[in-house]
Amino acid sequence: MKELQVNGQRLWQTIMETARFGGTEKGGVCRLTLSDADRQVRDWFVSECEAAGCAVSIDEMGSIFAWRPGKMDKLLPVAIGSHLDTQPSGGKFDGIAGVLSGLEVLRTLNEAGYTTDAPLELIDWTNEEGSRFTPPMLASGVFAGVFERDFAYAVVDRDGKRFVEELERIGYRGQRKCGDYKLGAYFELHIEQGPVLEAENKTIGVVTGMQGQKWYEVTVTGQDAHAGSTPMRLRRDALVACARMVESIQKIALNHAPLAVATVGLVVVRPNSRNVIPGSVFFTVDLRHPDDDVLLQMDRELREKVNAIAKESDVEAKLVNNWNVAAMEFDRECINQVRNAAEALGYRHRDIISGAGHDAVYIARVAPTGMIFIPCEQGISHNELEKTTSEYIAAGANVLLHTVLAYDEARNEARR
Ligand code: HGY
Ligand code: MN
Ligand code: MN
Repeated sequence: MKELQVNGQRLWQTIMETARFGGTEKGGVCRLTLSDADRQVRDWFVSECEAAGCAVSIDEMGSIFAWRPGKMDKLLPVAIGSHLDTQPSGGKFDGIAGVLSGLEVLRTLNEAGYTTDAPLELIDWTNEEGSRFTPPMLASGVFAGVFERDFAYAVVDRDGKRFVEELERIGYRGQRKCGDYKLGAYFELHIEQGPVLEAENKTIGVVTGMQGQKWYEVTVTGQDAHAGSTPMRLRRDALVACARMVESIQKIALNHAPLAVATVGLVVVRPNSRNVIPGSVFFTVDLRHPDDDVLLQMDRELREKVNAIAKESDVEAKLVNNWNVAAMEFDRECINQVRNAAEALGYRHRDIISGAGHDAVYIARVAPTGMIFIPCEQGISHNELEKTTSEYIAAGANVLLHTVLAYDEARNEARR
């Protein structure tokens, strides 16, 4: 099986084919989780997996599982997965490259008439992005026991729509209990979404772990007032206070350079009228660092700064820390299998820590897990211009294929 290679052209075409579900004028994809576009790509994915001879099931969180029989079906499946939901102005590859490379692996094994010892399971996790329904990695989190199913069901989006109602609306509230069975291993291919691999002219990232993350929601309350007749000294301008907080949040990351990152990505100004002093501002904060102790220090600095600026600006500030995930390392054997596959296939590779969050970070809590990165152009992602090449995708899918085969083989050896 060493010479087995995926069909890179078919894989590339498949990715381009799915980009039409939620495709945008600028060539990106807007496929928010549980939207109509998400339903379309799910329906497409289910039929392609069935055409590839898989038994498809949907769990309570809407995650889709395509099961390919092995020679010994009592063995725990070796899983491949990622996500098909995107950011509002997302690209064609974030998450999608991983799910469709997995489909390509199944198609390649079918054509080769090859059956692994353990069954294989290809998974599309619901709501990895967390853009519409927060927190992110919600379905993989329920699967791993990080979130209760009913907590996830009750999450509402910014229009007040509940997760479970949207799941039912698109017809993907499955019967299968979420997380009631084990995976033998889990591998996820993903674009790096950062500049390192491209800058170092590497084809494969052997992902050793993921950095920690903390998310917050801040509500600043001042007072709506007339833009013309309110003297500056009497104003309680929530937007000016927010702007000073945003600047201080950037400084917190710079204080912990070069690894710390901080982002204010969502700001809602009320009443948002050009001749009214904003009385209320809602904004989000995303802090990340590979060292949890530093992340905790950044948390302390954030709370201090927000409170001090609120006091100086004569406004109230309510800060809620609504999601945390600790920095983590992947399974040693999985990492080694990825590295060996990249080496055996002759791809230039390097170890790398993931700056982005992925479903793999939660699945690693319940199964031996590894990740494979491929470069994306200028490291740009969460952007309609997100780009990679068919060569990189094919290389990543080949590493995925041979990692899965080697892992299956190694476990078989261990049983003899
Ligand atoms: O935010 C992230 O890191 C991921 O794209 N959900
Ligand atoms: Mn992703
Ligand atoms: Mn993403």
